[in-house]
Amino acid sequence: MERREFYLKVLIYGDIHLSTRNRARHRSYPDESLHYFEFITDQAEALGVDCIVGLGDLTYGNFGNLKYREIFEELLDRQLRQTKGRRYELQGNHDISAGGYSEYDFYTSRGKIKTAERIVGEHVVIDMLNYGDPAKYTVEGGLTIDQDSAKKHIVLCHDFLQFRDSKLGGYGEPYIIEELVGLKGADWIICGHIHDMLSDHGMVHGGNSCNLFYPGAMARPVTKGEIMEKAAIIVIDTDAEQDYVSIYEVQLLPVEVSYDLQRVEKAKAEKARKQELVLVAGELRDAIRNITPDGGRRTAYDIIRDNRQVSIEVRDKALEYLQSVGMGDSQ
Ligand SMILES: [Mn+2]
Repeated sequence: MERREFYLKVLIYGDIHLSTRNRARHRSYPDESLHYFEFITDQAEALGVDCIVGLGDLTYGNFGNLKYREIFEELLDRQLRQTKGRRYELQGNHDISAGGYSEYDFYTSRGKIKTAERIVGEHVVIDMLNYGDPAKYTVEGGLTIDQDSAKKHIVLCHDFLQFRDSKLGGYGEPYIIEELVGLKGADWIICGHIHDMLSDHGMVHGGNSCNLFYPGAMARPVTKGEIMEKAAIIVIDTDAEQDYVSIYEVQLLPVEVSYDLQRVEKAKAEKARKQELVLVAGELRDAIRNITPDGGRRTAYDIIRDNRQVSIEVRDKALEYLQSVGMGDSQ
């Protein structure tokens, strides 16, 4: 069958956060992050997609290991071959380097990775938006999504967005979707930035019913509380009138494979030990204070008797109490 020009199957994945440095409790975060990057590559080939879009946060800092870079580039080359160069990545907050030149800058400036733009399919339009500056969601900001009412609209972004009455919460201050005039007409908002897999549903400005989906960060770089077991990749068929969005749940590596559970236990034990040390230090300090400069051990009775910070009444009451429990007198 001959393929029409506008046919486009687009694979979307969440924050990949590639890194050559280990992260807190992972056995090997570098291996794990490459594992998921390879997984995305395998899926792109198996599903025969024409385009790949990463939702931003390509890396955590710049690579510090040439072998890692070599494997990354081999996988990126496979992605480029599969998509004939249509390999996009939104600019996430971590892609804006404090040092001025991030891996994102490095690969986009070489044309290896394409920056955010609009993809127009026969029935579906995909608008990609970078992280930050909420002006991009307003008409005044000049960057509104496509408004062709004959088409379905998918917005890809890297911010924390939620519907006004949403219960997603817990990820800091969100942009309220109903207030973002530029999202008028959106049927789907697919978002990076939040590392958990989440989904919601509501109305965008102008009254269009809209799905909100966060596929989650597969490599689980930050783990607070419960460790999530699933994330997702999404495939959009811009040639389809219905069921143009497919969500594939991904079973992530088992917790005991990803994480050094002994290290987790050790970290917990270390924390408890430190707390204990603080308490012991407090007791020691008190005991030391109980020793006079000439080395003589002072009793509680002596200390209270010599205390000038409290009133005589309080002091006498305390001394009386000590005597009553058999702790009276210096000797
Ligand atoms: Mn991120």
